[in-house]
Amino acid sequence: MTELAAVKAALTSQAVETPSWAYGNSGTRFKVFTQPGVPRTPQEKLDDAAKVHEFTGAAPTVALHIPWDTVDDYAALARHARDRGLTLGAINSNTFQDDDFRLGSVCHPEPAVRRKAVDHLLACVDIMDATGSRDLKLWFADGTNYPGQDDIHERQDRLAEALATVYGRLGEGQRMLLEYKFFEPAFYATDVPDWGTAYAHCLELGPRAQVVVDTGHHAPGTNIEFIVATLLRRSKLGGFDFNSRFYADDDLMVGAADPFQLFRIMYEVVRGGGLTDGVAFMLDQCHNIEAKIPAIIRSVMNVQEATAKALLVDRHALAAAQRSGDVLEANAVLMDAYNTDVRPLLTEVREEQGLDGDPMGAYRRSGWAEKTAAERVGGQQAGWGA
Ligand code: LRH
Ligand code: MN
Ligand code: MN
Repeated sequence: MTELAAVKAALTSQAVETPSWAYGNSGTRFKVFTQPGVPRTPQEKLDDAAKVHEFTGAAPTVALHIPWDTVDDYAALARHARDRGLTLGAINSNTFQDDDFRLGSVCHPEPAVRRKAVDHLLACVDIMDATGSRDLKLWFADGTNYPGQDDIHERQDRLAEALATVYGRLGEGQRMLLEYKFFEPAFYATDVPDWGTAYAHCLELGPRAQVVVDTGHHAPGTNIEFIVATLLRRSKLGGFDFNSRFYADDDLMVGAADPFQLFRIMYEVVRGGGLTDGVAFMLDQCHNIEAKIPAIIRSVMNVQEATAKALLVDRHALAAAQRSGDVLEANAVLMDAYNTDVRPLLTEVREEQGLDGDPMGAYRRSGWAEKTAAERVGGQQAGWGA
């Protein structure tokens, strides 16, 4: 295979998972804005996700959030997805919207509350069995607001115990992905604040427990690509929740705030073998003011552009410059790839797949936005900010 053919093959096989909640109405803590044509049911969210896949050819799986996507029959929901060329992706647990979880869920001081949280996580694994999902994605809002509020050390023990119970319940081929976030909603001490804590728990659990890097979950200035490289080295990178941020956990379109950072992350992914290693490229975004489906299409394209640039890095030239200590040349090799306009290449890749080279335009021309705006009245809220 020529080098260009290998780059094209890698781009063709990359899949980006879109989140069901990105199709619903969302907002900030101040206001949820409703938009015309927004899905009213989990099934309609899948109908929209199918459009993203139809025009990008690169978004074949959809993540669910439980209970936001509660249905009576999950196998039937999986069939609904399959009928539209999709499969169901990660099942995201939710132990952060119940009054009982005021002091935490799996880290709560009371055993009965911890049991309730674990029961929810086990129910999520039951759903995975029904949907055929591979990944259980865990993010905990657990933490404390004030020094002394609870015992930090013991909370880690409670967390470890809960994780071990759920890990033991995983079926063949299922994984547990643990997501960290350095603050919010707890402001003093979050129980899974960083990759190190997540990594330590995953290491203790075993090979099917891996870390999720949500790009919006770091302090400003954090070198996320370093974290990616470190986790990949130890086969502990389970996936990404891609989005971008200017200030906090902004959940804006991936690659919008800092495309260079996304490129640097994707370079480490390529370098570390993450493109072929089962790493899940998920989006975790909200489109509060912009049209949702085109925003998700744009996000998939942004991931593809960063990946294409990362694949174009001349690895031989880079290694030679690095080995000879040529700092400027090494940096120039990386920047050459970053500064390449990869849009014509991606247009070609799409056309070779029988797709329209311009997914945004193709979606606009499809009339789906007008059709859903006319047919759907009373769109569903994404789940939070209610
Ligand atoms: C937490 C988070 C986590 C949740 C999602 C809705 O901030 O990133 O992944 O499941 O947002
Ligand atoms: Mn996330
Ligand atoms: Mn988040």
